[in-house]
Amino acid sequence: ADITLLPKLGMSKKEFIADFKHYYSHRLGRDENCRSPHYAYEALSMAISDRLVERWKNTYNACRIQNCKTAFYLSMEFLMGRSLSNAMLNLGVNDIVSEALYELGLDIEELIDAEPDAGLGNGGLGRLAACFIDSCATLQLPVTGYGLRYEYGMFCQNIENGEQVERPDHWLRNGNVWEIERPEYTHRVKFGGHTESHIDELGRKRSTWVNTQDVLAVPYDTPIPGYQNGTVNTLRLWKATATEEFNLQEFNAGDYAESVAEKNTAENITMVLYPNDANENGKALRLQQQYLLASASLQDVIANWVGRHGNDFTHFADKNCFQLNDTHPSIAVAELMRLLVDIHGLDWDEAWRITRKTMAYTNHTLLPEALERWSVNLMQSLLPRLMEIIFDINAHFLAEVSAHWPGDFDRMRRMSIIEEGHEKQVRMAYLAIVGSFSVNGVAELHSKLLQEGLFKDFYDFWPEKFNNKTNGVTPRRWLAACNPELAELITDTIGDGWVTNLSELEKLKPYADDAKFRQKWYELQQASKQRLIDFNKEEHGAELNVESLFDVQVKRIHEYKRQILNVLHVIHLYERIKRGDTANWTNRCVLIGGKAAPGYVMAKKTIKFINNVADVINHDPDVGDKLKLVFLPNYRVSAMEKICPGADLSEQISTAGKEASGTGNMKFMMNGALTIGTLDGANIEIREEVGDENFFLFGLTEEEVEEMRQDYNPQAIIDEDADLQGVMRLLECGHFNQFEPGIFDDIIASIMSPHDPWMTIADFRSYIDAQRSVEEAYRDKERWTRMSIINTASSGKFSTDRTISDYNENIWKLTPVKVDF
Ligand code: DL6
Repeated sequence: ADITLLPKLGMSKKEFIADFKHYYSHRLGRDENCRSPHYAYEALSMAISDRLVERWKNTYNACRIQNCKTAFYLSMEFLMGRSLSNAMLNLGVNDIVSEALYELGLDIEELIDAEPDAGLGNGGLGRLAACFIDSCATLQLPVTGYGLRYEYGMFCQNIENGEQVERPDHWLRNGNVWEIERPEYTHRVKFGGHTESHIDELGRKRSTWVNTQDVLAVPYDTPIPGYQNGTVNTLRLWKATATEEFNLQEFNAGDYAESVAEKNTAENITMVLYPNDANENGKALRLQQQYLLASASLQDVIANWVGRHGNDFTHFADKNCFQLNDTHPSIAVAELMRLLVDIHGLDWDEAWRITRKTMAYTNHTLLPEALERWSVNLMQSLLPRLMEIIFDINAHFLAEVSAHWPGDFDRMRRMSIIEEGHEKQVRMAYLAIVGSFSVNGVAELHSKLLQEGLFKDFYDFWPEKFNNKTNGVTPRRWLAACNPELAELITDTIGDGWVTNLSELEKLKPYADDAKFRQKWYELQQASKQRLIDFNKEEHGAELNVESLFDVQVKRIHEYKRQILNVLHVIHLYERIKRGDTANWTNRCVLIGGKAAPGYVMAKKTIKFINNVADVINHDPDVGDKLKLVFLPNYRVSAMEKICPGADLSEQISTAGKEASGTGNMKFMMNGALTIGTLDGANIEIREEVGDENFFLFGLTEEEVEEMRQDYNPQAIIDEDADLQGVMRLLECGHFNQFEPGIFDDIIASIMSPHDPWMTIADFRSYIDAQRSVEEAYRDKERWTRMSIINTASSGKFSTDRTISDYNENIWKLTPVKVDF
């Protein structure tokens, strides 16, 4: 009998109710006395995931039978958020399930909110990976995500006395109904030990890596459903465990703690996500994480290959492609060489040819501190065989450079994968570039700056490797699911084709001139703002007025993102109110949210700064509804799903040239918010799409920033600007820290410094002026609503379906696989 044959599971209301009841009472053992919505969430999720399993197997088998080329997305972060609502939407069972639950006396929203976020990422890079795999499944592309199953995700943020306090996020505490453990695909990963060389039977010099302390990588698979198409792809996350559960001799001798020490050490590897967004970590544990991901994933792919083709790797590169999400997994270049040469006996040249045809690298930042580098010493002790291979790759590579530019030793030094100096370092980004056939940035400006700056030498050498892939977001989660009312209006107006072909939103443009349509649009935006107010009140208790302009900046806290510039504007408005300069006033609620890396002092101070300013303004009776400043604690994916539909204005105010792309900017635009922004990252392309008249532009360009840097003089700028003087006076007299003297001195000093890399003072004037234009536009409700509609209608380019199609056409070259369902 075919044991894999599954009966098709029903999609009727009756069958959902039966399955829900079965899981709730028989599997989870709950009854009507149980008050927690958590178990109802679990029972429903089990019923939903059951309905994915058959499609999941069909997808796997279809790919296998068709022997199709597959891409593997290697990422240290997958910021998935919640799964339930997404799975229901993609299965097409939203209505039926809501009705079924209604009949059971349950509220679907309450169940959805009971799911913990899978916060396995820091921000944009991790969320991009999650959007990508949604689009791959929707486009029916055979793509598997590989990552790590961190026991603790991104920390939870509390605010105490205005300061960030981190709490661990044990998101797996109650188990995870969406994953399936697959111990049968466990792989062994080596650490430590040393290498020994010998000559093999064909007379070739070989190295063996011996005396290692091994760790097991156990996979947990999560189904990734495409949008109503029968495809269910896989996200495979590795958990590290010890090779032995515990040491029986030690246990028997009564040494209980020692007996499990090895297990604990191994499990530490995937215990926590490093909460650093843009700074390097440099810790041995982080390198262990990166290597575990690379080694387990590559072994997995190769085991599959060998199972079908034996040790014949002739066509391996035609059938497999690895996309490296930033430099984090770039040790995969050396690991693939190790597996091919040491384990499968290939010649170096053949292995290198395969590696260079299968690896592709995406860079996500120009910030030098975020480009990973590892000390040679650390690498030698933790991964001695990998270090040898990297030295060999570098020697071959430098020979190529030298053949191309004979005698140009300075260039060789600049391009070397090994940085010489007091402590030798491995430049992981260079390893990725040398070992890949494709290198891309994530927005046009970013890709251009990579080619002209950071990676110029490599671009000069291999211009054909470099390309751009502008980021996107999935419109399923970021419009259809998070803003169902607006989605319904759009569908009623132009049909539902936009859900999988976002450029169809263009068809909304003529309706921007239709007064009735504008009225409906406006009413829905106001309703979303009200929901945001309610959410905010529930979570943090602040009272907001729905008639105010909702001005939102949510993202990681970082100096280059310039939350401080936003606060300077708030202080300026406050100062105007106090002066009585309020003719033609527009009421405004400024909402700021985001986490600071725990070790990033200035970012943490920025949070305190925002909260102190908020405290003064929100308690000043002269201010009232004219101005509010609110810090939204614990910003996360599920919070953004409530925040972005309720925003009027999206703040994208980074110093030009610093934000690689941004993706929050795209979510806001898609939901009808207008952008105030600099010419940075994908803002430039957003403005191109929406038109200058529907975008509030300000600030220096990237070139102007670099030029002004030469003789930047913030004091001279302040001396020329009365508004800025008003703001600085309040800051310097300690108006926002009356009982905490000096706490904001660092902030003041940093923006006043001629060496301020973020040039906050330089952009103040044009920011304030642009904010004035915002207010004027907002006072004209018809004009604002028209602009809002045009923003949504112009957001088609920013679907990850477009991004992924670009990756596929230029890099992966996969054929979509249709799946019966
Ligand atoms: O590409 C996704 C995302 C971009 O949208 C952001 O602009 C960029 O900052 C982020 N990069 C990272 C890497 N480290 N840093 N910084 O998170 O990637």
